[in-house]
Amino acid sequence: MHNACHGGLPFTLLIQSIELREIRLPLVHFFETSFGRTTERRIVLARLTDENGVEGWGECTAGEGPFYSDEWTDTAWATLHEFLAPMVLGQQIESAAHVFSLMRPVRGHRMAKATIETACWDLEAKNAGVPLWKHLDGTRSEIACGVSIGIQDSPEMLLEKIRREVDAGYQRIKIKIKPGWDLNIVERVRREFPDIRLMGDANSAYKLSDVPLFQQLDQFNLMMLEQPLAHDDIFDHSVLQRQIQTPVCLDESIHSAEDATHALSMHSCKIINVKLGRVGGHAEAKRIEKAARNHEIPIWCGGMLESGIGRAHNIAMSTLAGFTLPGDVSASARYWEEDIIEPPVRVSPRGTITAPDAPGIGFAVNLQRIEALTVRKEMIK
Ligand code: OSB
Ligand code: MG
Repeated sequence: MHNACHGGLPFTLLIQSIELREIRLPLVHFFETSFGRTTERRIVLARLTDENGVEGWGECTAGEGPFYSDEWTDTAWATLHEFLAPMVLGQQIESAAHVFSLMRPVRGHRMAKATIETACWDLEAKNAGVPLWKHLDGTRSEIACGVSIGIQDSPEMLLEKIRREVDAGYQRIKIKIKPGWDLNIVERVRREFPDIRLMGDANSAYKLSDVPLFQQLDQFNLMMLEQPLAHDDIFDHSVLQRQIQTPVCLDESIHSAEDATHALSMHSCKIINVKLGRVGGHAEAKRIEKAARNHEIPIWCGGMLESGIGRAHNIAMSTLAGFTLPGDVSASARYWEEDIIEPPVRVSPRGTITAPDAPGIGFAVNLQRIEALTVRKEMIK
């Protein structure tokens, strides 16, 4: 039934089974943002199989609680299991590019949707025998890498961490900021590292009344300031952007190409962080990339403390032409004692990752390792 035709349209995707797993994966170092500290990830993985037994893998980027977004591990699991998997299973689907619209009856839950959607792209690329990044129309085989460094127990710890990452070759350093860990910290980092590409991510910790603080931050030549205001705001960010020099970058506020277009039309930001989970998968990420190119604004790939499968999808997405700034896509070893893919993601001394040549995500999934980390598993047919 491969390449079956219906009404003249070729169908190339028929998902026969979806295996959901939850794995627990401890971080080598806690990761702290303005909304809390993570020490161990609870990650939902999806393994899709087509009628020929070809597999595609996706990773859900939802966090352990509804703090970064309203989705979290258990809502993603339930939504995937009860609604999304049944919508996709056994359907003649034209291509991976059509999977997101197939799930349209479910509102929101984009991270859950992206789990299946990205797996479909992996599967489709494997069927075509091409690396996912080429299948997505990526244009570069090497991507630029930055790191995101969480809030630390002391400024000295932060400086030490930055030193390590700069020495490793990373092209841009992002630090997390929050009230009480902002001006003072940025000033110290700048004194120690006057020339590095540096940015701050507030994860919505501030209000419009904090404009004077951001005006003071202007003197430190930050590459950008990520999501300073409310997680669901576009308007207030435009009011802020008018009053500061530092480019605002939106993360939490952007869920679709429409959101991106609205934000860019309102001059709410000058840069966008694109995350596969937050936007619902590769198809929507591609639409955002196109909108950003039309507006001539740079974008970059954000991270959600992904294991190797999500990381591999991030690498593939980052090869698209519009992703001109270093992303939060860094080496597996910064997060995990041992990753669930082989080889682990490695970063060159010039702070780059080479997109793999093998079909699909291009990394081998270590099933034995995944099995050992699995705390629940459900096969949906
Ligand atoms: O806001 O970019 C963010 C991690 C979890 C939730 C939100 C964010 C982050 C990061 C980490 O900054 C990026 C990474 O290294 O994966
Ligand atoms: Mg962010």
